[in-house]
Order: sequence, then structure tokens, then C-alpha cells
Amino acid sequence: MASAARPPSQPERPAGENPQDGTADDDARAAIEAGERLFARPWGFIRGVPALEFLPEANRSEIAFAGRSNVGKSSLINALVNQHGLARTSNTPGRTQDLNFFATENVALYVVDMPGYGFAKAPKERVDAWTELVKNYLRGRPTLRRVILLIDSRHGVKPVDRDIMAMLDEAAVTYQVVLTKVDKISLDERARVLKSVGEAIARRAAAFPEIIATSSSKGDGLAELRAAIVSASLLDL
Ligand SMILES: Nc1nc2c(ncn2[C@@H]2O[C@H](COP(=O)(O)OP(=O)(O)O)[C@@H](O)[C@H]2O)c(=O)[nH]1
Ligand SMILES: [Mg+2]
Repeated sequence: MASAARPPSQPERPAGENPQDGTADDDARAAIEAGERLFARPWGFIRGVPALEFLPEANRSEIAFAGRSNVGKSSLINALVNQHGLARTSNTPGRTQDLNFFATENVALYVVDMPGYGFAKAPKERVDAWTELVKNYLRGRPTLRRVILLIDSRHGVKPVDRDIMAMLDEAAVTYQVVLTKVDKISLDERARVLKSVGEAIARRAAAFPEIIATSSSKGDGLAELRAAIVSASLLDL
């Protein structure tokens, strides 16, 4: 991927002539490989957290997956670890209400599957409970290194997504937008949604600029997302 960034008009340089180019390519390749190794390990469910007092000790890096109900959070976690049943997936939006923590032995990282937001049919008390849990977690977790903010590639950024982005900007918690379900749209539509989502995050203080387009069912973007998680978690793998 990294070599594709070089304009085609530019001649290939012999290795070593521009050490900076080589270093960037090598870093990108090393991150992809570290991501592959991290998610080839066996991952397990640690705990479901229905309220902040049940959070595990904040003693390792955390990466949290957030997004509207049904956006594909659980499917994406399953695809990343290549374990079909790890995170529960469901056709019933709004069913998962816990923060679900996953880990693999001997690596100081939690991956967190968050309850979905923006489920219109959910009762108000449930929405309020979700809002309190999620906002307090996102704002106050010292070890949270990055929020992976999932956006359905068919729908783009919705008002509830903007609310979450504004909250994360205010709390200075870095988030990276990941498009889901790109297998359901054409390449033209993919380019269009990447552009519009890029514009939606362009002036946002805490948004990571790179957007990753993924498909849990076809595998698009998974290697890049694994690499992004490794670099965000500041782990030396
Ligand atoms: N075609 C397609 N369907 C997906 C993809 N990811 C998730 N889905 C479907 O979308 C629905 C919601 O997925 P789920 O992971 O439970 O979403 P969550 O509520 O955000 O955790 C399920 O029916 C999944 O099978 C994808 O990449 N491609
Ligand atoms: Mg889910």
C-alpha cells in the first residue's frame, strides 16, 4: 500500500538513496505484520461491564469500538480476530448494553465492544443509561488510546455520530473513523462516502485523519485496521 503513494511519474530510486522513503515503507510494513501477529493470537471475552464500577483496572492500553446500533461493531471485532463467535452479533439493534472487554494473554491491551447508540426504538431509560455509561467511559478512561468510530458506508455520518464526535473532541480522546459494510456499495459510492466523511472530520480536533474502509464479510481494510490498532495502542509487538 505504502509504495502506491509514490506518484507514477517519479522514477524508482535505488534502495538507500532516500532513506526517509525507505523508513516510512518499512514502518508501514512492520505495522501490518505486527497487526497480523496480534490478531492471529487467541482472543477471549474478559468481562461485560453494565456500569462504570465494574470496569477492569485501567492497567493496559484500550481500544474501543463505537458506533450506531447495527453498524457492524461486533462483526468487525470477530473479523479482526478471525473468531466467528467472539463478539456477539445480532440482527436486533440495541440488544447489547454492556461494554464488552476482550483480551489475549501476555499482551497489555483490551479491545472493547461498546453498546450501540442511536437506536430510535429503544425506550428512553435505556438510551439514558447507555448515554451515561458510554459518555462517562469515553470521557474518563485514562488508558483509552483510540476510539474506532464505525460509520455504515451506505449511510455516512448521521447527527448522532456528530454528537459523539463533538463529545470526543471536547474530551480530547482520539478517534478514527472506519467505514463498515463496503461490500454492499460500489467503488464509486465508496469514493463518494470517503470524500464526504473526510469533509465531516476535516476540522475536528480529535479525529485521526486516515479513514479505513472495511468489510467484515469480504475482508477489505482488516490488515490496515489491525495495523492502526497496534500503532494506536503504543505496544511494542
Ligand atoms: N454485508 C455485510 N454485512 C455486515 C457487515 N458487518 C456487519 N454486517 C451485518 O450487519 C448486522 C449488524 O452487525 P453487528 O456486528 O451485530 O452490529 P453491531 O450492532 O454494531 O455490533 C448483522 O446482520 C451483520 O451480519 C459487513 O461487513 N458486510
Ligand atoms: Mg454488537
